[in-house]
Amino acid sequence: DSHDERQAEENATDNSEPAGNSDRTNETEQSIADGGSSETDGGSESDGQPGTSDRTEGVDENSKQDQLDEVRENSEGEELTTDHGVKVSDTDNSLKAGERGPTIMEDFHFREKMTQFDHESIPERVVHARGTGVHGYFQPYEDPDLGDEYDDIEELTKAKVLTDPDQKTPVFTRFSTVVGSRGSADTVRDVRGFATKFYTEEGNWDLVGNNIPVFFIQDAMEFPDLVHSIKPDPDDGTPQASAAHDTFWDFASLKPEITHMIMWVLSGRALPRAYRMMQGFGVHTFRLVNEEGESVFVKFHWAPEYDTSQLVWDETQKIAGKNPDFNRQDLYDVIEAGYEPEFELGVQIFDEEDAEEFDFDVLDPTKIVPESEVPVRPIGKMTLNETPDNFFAEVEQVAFHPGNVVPGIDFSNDPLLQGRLFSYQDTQLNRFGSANWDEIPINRPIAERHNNQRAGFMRQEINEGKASYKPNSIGDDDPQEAPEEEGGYEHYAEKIDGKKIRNRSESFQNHFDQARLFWNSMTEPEKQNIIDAAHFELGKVDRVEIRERMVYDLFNNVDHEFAKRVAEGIGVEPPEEPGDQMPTHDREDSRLSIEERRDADSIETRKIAVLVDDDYDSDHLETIQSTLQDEGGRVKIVSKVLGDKEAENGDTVAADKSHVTTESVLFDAVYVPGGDHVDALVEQGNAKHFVAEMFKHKKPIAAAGAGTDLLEAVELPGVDVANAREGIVSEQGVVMDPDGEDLESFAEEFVDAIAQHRHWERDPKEVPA
Ligand code: HDE
Repeated sequence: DSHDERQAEENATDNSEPAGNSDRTNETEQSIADGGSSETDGGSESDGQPGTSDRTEGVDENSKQDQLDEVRENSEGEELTTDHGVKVSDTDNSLKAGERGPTIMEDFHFREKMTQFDHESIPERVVHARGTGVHGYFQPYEDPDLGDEYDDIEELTKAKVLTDPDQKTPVFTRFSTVVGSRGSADTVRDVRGFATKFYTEEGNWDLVGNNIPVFFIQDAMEFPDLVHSIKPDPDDGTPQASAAHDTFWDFASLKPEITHMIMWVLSGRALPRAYRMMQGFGVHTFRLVNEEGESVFVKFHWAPEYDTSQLVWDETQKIAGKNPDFNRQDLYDVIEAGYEPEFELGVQIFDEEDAEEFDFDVLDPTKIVPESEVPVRPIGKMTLNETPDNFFAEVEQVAFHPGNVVPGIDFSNDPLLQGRLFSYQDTQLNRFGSANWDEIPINRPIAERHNNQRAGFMRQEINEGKASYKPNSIGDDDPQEAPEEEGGYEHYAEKIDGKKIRNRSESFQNHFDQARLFWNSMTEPEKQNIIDAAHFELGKVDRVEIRERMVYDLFNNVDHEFAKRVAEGIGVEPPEEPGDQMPTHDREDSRLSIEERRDADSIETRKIAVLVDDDYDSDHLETIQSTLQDEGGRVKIVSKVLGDKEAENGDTVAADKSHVTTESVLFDAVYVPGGDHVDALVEQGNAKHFVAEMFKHKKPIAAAGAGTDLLEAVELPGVDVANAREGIVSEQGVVMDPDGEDLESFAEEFVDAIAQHRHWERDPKEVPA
């Protein structure tokens, strides 16, 4: 099994401790040996249709994988055949008329091989083209705390996927950037998609969210305009995967409702350190519905087990060149190393009466429900633990649709959500060219399917019987409709009485209140990041009137100081007075700030580079390395060239990476052990650059013994190495132990500095990296 091989390989090369891996792979082998039937697969023996399993009873976290096993193909030890099963004797030479003659039409193998190749590509997603996906499972918590108003989750919803703590529902989650094409870079400034397909026993539920809780626009009708403005210009096809061009900011400057979203997009939220280090949001208000048909409103939240963490702008641009797959690779790497990233699912619950009280409309997707008003209640956890076998079959072909809901989950009238309910179904027809996209293995539900929708391009199922219509008497009128008590989906019977009207509700007009709330809630370094981002994005806008509108019409209605600071960097006259619509409130909500949310209690999965050359101090290396690994850090030895490095005492260590194959931007922290090797390091431009750039990007740095000489050589601004000649000194996330005597305490200080992730107090402007 390829998973096992990868696991073994990773264990051999990655010197960190795997955090316990699922044993699903063994069970998979078992079920292949059993011809695909396992204890959980209920009725598939009886109906005998491969792939249409009847696992409505006893779904567990393996059910989807068991189903996928039925279509997995493994060529190990097999002979090459054509698509039609005929063995092939030569796949390198086409059939020719004579040794040096022309190719013959009769060559069925050539024609088949080439046709298949010519048709290999399918249209990429019009948005969210680039992404990656992994398998996992979701499990509700036992007795979640829902506050005073509700005792248990069944009062809110009848959806078993959310209520039954014994039920592990398999999931597939795809993370994505929005704007860039399939081949663009991961670390661009953009929203990230966070889409999860829950293969529940009651059918598929797709929670198709983003890592930002609001959206650019209020009505689906505006979506094509938004996307046209942000995608590459229609005349020259540039820029790729970037908002920083006239058309996007032109659109934005004319749409005040975009302001709140723009604040988020200019912040660190749009530069996630990893897909597993970001929050996820359902964005829209949805409904939960209980057995009695009563409904409450809900907002869905995903909270990562690893702190929400960001990269810094200079770093993201460099990573885009050094490793454009940075986020995609990270997710596979950690899962294959045995870590299982988790996300807690939380709900904000409010009813119609609460909604009346808010000073915004809960149907307006440019608004959050502040956590200070309605707390997020954790109700379960998703664990991601299995990488796909095949990127195309799983990640590329997975197709989400917000309209995929199960009984107990329902929609609100948010006009953005309502439009999405059409768009996703439609877009899959474009991508797959057939209404049968739901039969593709990754999209196929675990729940049984029976209906009279059939035929069409690439139909897989063989539907038996004569009657494919209802009502019928020939086939006993099967399949029967299921009344609500038997699990039939009933839409929530919301009372609607209104005139047909094409307009924007008055209640959707408050565009600046929450944009200001967001601004107020940022720490000073986060505010500076937003301003720097605005200087970059608007600095790329040629037309001055667009820059002016952004400052005067939008930013100056959020915060006057903010507008002035942006104006100063982009050649726009700073406004003299606050905008007429600027709210005056000074409300804050610390849950909006990445830095304020930080727990900073773990370094699990962080990547730490150790700079080493011949004659290093092996005690310095090993003590720190083992502490970092015990804490879950991933340590890599970086040297001038690959090969074994020899310590002063004769020990050796192999370099994992050389300066040719890696860069500081690909790590979270750096450590320089002492020893005579430092004489060589101070002569290496790459080693000095590594440390300086780490400093510039506000990442933790540590040095023991003579290792501190390298820091001194780099002249880190505000770090007084010369005076740190005794004991352990830790300032601005730079940890030094020049004596190298109390390595244990030194390691602990370093771990604390890494757990902080970034050291915002530094001023990187003087660093020439
Ligand atoms: Fe999407 N969006 N979207 N979107 N969206 C698509 O569907 C669309 C919106 C989101 O990993 C498309 O299968 C409209 C909000 C994610 O495969 C398409 C509107 C949110 C993904 C589409 C929105 C999202 C998509 C393109 C405004 C967060 C990637 C390919 C009414 C709540 C799913 C596809 C994946 C993908 C339409 C707005 C999230 C064209 C019309 C708001 C995560 O159907």
